[in-house]
Amino acid sequence: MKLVDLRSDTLTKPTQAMREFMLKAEVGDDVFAEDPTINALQEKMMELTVKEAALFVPSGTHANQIALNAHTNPGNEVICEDRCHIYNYEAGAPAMLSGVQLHPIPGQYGILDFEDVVNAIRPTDHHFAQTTLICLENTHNRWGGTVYPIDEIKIISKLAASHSIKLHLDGARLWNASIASGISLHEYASYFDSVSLCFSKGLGAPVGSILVGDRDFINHAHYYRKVYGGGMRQAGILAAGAIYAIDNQWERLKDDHERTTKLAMAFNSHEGFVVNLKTVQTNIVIIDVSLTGMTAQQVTDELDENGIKVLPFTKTRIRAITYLGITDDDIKYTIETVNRIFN
Ligand code: TLP
Repeated sequence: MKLVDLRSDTLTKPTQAMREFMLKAEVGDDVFAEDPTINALQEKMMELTVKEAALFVPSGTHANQIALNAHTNPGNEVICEDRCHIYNYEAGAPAMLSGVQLHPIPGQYGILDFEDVVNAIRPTDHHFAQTTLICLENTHNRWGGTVYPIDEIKIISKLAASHSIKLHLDGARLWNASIASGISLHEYASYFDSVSLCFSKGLGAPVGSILVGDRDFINHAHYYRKVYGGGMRQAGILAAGAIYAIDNQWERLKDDHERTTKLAMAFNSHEGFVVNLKTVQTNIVIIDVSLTGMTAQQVTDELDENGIKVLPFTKTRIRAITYLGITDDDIKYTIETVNRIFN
């Protein structure tokens, strides 16, 4: 039986060409900052984002958490959107590792309302935690891959600066946002003090993320990378995968976006499923299955028996993601199978 695995773009496997490129990577000890390939990747990301410094780290979670640690002191408060990855899927790390409390506020399509953010900033008074950081997410995973509008970013950035609050972007899928909006990484990054980006999602490298920011901030974050045990020594082999991915597999994300739109429209035209097509902007689709009379887990199990893997995201919603390796044929097969089993 055919298998189409749409659970996550983290499932992407390195292509033969990427593996060959990785094989040739020059390496050194990155804890001594002597891995030429990691250094080249960091330089490349500094150029793409026009930031002073960059740090290669093992994962997106690692990048976000060392950023939180470097931007805050224990007892501070961090404003974020209530469906964001940092709040929902990073295992309580901000409380455990940085000793900060998160102040999640509801967003629409992952976008924070300006007045809500203004109201969430704590007054300077000894009764209150000090608000020292705001985090945004672009694209927004749990909202279905939505792109954060640049004008909304601009006003939050201005607000943060006027209160001396730092602004961090979880840009795990900023690559997708940039392809969908036509806005460069440089422009996005210019509104943030720090940005994390993942190479191991749609971009297709096997491992690794990067954190960019100014030199002092990255020096500080580097200390926390050590504290968290994230120095990877001769990891130039991995950085080579990231360099290959940026040069050869970034543009193709537009194909994933087209395939996701096809999939979303097919699910939405089926009477058992509802997709908010406004949220379908990149490579993620969230499907409400309530009208099938089944739970998300039951629909997931039924699809699984027919060779299609999705993620149950809430009790009533499933998530499907396209990525390198998911072909037009896979999308066609998925649509045909859904129509056959849920008719
Ligand atoms: N997201 C994963 C799961 O953790 C949910 C996925 O399958 O989508 N920021 C965002 C927006 C993410 O979606 C993820 C991973 C991360 C950070 C963390 O990256 P990793 O998995 O490298 O720690």
